[in-house]
Amino acid sequence: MRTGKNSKDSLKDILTRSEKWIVVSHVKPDGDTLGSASALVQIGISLGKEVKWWGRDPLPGRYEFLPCSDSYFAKQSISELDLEDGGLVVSVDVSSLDRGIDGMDLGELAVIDHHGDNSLFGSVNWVEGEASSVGEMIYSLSVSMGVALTRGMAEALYVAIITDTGNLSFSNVTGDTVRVVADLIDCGVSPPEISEKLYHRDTTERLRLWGRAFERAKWEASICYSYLYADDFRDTGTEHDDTESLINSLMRIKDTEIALLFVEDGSEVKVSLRSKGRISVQDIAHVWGGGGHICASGCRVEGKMEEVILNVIKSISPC
Ligand SMILES: [Mn+2]
Repeated sequence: MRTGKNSKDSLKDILTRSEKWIVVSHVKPDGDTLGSASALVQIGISLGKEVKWWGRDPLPGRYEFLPCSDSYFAKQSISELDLEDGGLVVSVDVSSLDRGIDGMDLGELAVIDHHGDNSLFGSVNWVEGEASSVGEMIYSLSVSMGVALTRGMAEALYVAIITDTGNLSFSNVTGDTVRVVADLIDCGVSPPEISEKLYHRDTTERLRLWGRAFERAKWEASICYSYLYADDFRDTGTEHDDTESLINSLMRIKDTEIALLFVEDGSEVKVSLRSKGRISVQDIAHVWGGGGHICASGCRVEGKMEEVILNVIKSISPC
């Protein structure tokens, strides 16, 4: 692993120097990694760069409205051949090498991220653990690179910021976050239009899946959790991706400090964790080999649903 220093200026320099960018979004892509990448791709094009946009998993349908999403390519690994004419790989919102694409560190790798537990695995790194979203960081990058924001760039950044801040409601929101959003709206973003595209296009199948999770929700000592089996996805005709943001709804019960969603995935259980901030779910995720933020983290645990639930809940120290 190469541990480079953490610097916005070096990141800006390497982006300016490189004529070919390969922008990489993280596995199971969310609004921040996709919105930030979409904006960065547009910024690259406006600077005359040759830009590609890759990620390991397919781009979820509800993000297809993002500018340049038609250039997104799902790719398992990067080979020497992909880099032979000198592309710079730029990972956005990717907290560790295994959440990107295999081989993305073969050549020069620029890391832009806001996960506090990022190990600075790039040759050049810009990691701000306090930033609300990578979207907010890309906004400030565009300002320092002298790029005039187009409506398309602003829309992509808006999506990144509002999806990673629970519509500007999480503890990662600062006055600066809101000022950035204000500027994006001034650049032509229409909040109701984006909200319609992001949140008002659920399927009845998805609601039925969420219904199963709500029905099973358990609440004890400020911890709320629920779980979904592989059969639940089969029965309702849904995909794993249909659970995105379901975890946030488990925080709705009064006096909840932590919410957990357990999703069966082969021989493992995928665990999503959320916290109001008093307890670090990042610490809990670390115990199980995962990571993320203090208020939002995830991990994967080998084993049967019942034992995983029992063991993970047991590993949470009481508040
Ligand atoms: Mn993010």
